[in-house]
Amino acid sequence: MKITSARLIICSPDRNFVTLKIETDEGIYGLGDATLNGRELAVASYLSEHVCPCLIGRDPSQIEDIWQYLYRGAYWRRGPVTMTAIAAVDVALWDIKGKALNTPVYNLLGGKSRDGVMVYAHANGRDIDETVDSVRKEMELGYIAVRAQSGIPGMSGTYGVPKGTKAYEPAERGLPSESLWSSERYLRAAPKLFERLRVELGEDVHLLHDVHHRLTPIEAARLGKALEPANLFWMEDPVPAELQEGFKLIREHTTTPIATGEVFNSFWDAHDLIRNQWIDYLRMTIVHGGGLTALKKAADFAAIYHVRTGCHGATDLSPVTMAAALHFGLSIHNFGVQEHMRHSALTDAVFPHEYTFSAGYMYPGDKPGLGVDIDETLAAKYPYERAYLPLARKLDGTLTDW
Ligand code: EZ4
Ligand code: CO
Repeated sequence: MKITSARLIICSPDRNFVTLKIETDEGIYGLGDATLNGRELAVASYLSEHVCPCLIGRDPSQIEDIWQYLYRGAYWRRGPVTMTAIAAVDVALWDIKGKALNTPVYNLLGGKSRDGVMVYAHANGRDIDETVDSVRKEMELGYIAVRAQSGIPGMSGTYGVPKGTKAYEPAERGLPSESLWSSERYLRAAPKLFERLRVELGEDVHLLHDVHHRLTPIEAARLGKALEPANLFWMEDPVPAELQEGFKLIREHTTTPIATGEVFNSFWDAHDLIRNQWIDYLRMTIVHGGGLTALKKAADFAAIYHVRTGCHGATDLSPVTMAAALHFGLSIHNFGVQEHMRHSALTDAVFPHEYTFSAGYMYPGDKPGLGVDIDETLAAKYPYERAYLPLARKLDGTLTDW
């Protein structure tokens, strides 16, 4: 089998997606997600200008060799743009291999290790009462794990809480917006939210929370301690993770489990975090971490250190990534949980898929390959629109981590 074409489909069914379609001389094609939120066209250009021409004529079954060719062969290593582009190729090749061998991708990754993939939903509200209601609503939909984010008294808006009545979506069309942040006010509010959630909703539901990189290590240590009575499933991204040693300080002070890595694009971003057992869940994800080939290696290394996976799964990761994540989560031994921020009905219509949700778990389906497609005619009706993630400033105007 030979690759005959590799082209991009760029569309915006409620939000932007970049999708790579690789076609072969045997009529089989594969899809890969290449979406990098707020920097979409950089990846599209990396692929169309530099990667796609090198794929034509290659044997698509040589997944490992093509991964190494694109990683080592570029000379310039790592980085979100490069690794998202490599991931798109890699995932499309796994899709092709599954279709060629007439088996779902999870079988190629070792077969089922469990029956279903536990997912967590998003809940949010402007205050504690609204957030309690929102978590309850997700539980009524069947979720057994829910992430809770709440507005902060005295602050006009925060990460994870929608500005209007629509579902929360961090990317905004137009130029980047700016929001205000106060760690002091947040640190007072967050423990009260989780205390109330346990009182109202009981001990069984897994509760998660995303700090979204906004604290210092000592502040995160204090938050982790304050949240211990609420028994969280995890505290996510307590600090920006470029400084891996920062987690040592957090770890020394709290038993609240820690998840990080949604912005990692290389195993090396997590190497110290894993081998020192400073984290419990690795959030590195297929689309930004270099594909299934890279994630499998990272997960196998993490397994040795009792670190489990908790792959990023927000709406900017397309249904193609969601499908890949479900095949991955079903097959690896050290799976923890998978994020499930539901796509809009329009996004789902553009990407028809086999995966399903039932009673807290998701299932990739048994169709050969990934079990996800793209309706190119429908996609063409929703052209790309420039969009950005917001920025955050402290109360005195200092730019801080969003
Ligand atoms: O801010 O996906 O856990 N989920 C998150 C997301 C990220 C966006 C960035 O593109 O942190 O909401
Ligand atoms: Co996050």
